[in-house]
Amino acid sequence: MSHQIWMNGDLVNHEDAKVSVLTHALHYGTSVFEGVRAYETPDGGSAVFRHADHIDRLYRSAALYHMEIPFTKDEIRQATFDTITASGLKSCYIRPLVFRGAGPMGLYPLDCPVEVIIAVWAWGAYLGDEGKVNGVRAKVSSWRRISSDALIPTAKAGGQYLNSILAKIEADKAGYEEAILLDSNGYVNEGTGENLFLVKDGVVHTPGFANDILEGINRAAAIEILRDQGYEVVERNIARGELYRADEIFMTGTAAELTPIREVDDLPVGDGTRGPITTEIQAIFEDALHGRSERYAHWLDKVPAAVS
Ligand code: PPE
Repeated sequence: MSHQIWMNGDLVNHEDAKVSVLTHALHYGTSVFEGVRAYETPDGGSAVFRHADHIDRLYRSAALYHMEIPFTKDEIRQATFDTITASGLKSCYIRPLVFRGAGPMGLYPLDCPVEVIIAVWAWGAYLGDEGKVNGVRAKVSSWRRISSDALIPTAKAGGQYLNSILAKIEADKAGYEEAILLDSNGYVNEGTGENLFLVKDGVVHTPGFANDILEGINRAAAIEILRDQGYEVVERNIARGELYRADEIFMTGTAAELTPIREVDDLPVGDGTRGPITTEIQAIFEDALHGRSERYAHWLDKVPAAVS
């Protein structure tokens, strides 16, 4: 994690990317962020997956919390390229973070400066490479997902993640790899950092926006791939009990990529192994991520070759 950080317009060494302990975001969670990935491509270069979608969501999240990002989207895109190039990494996780810096204390944040950093690091599959093949064990959380009557589930905001963190700790302490949160009405919502899909009798079901999901970019990619492969994808309310009679369940997210769930609440999903539709879609998705797919080549934003 010692790569250079882009901070408010400049690349600086990791140890020089400093903030005040009175940073507003540190006290109140007033930040928004993205999780993005770049992958090495077969030509030896590197490309950012669905870059524009991530940048758009970052600006949307910021606007929802009344933060004006003091850079254009194009500047953020270029800054991301510069940070990747400086790191020397071909495949990396990219974390743009927009936060309220040090300024007047108290809950009124609008007089605090809006600061931006972009960090990159090498990050393997979040739920493990083995998990991507054999699936992971999940537990329905006792914590409900934040709802839109208290916060803004479609925003990717720092403070909102205390909800995911409680669910993650609970699942981990109970011996599971991931939590599945229900929404405030008791319908299936998503993982702590992934959207959820369920396959039953050849049809794919996933919670919709009325279930207070985060509008996942990999969720959109998976839906497009599924439909391109001829599968019906239904966005609807899903009861907890449906998790126990599903043929297959998988999750999508930038960090987790596409990961099967092999057990929910100690009950096997289907036969307890990665199912056929999950396997098929995961392979196409992996090809798309790694620049091996003609069909989805437009999802990749190539990192310009370094000028030496
Ligand atoms: N739901 C939540 C709550 C979420 O945080 C993510 C991404 C998703 C769904 C999937 O969204 P997308 O990446 O656009 O397909 N979670 C990010 C943070 C994970 C972390 O551990 O940090 C991510 O995957 O980068």
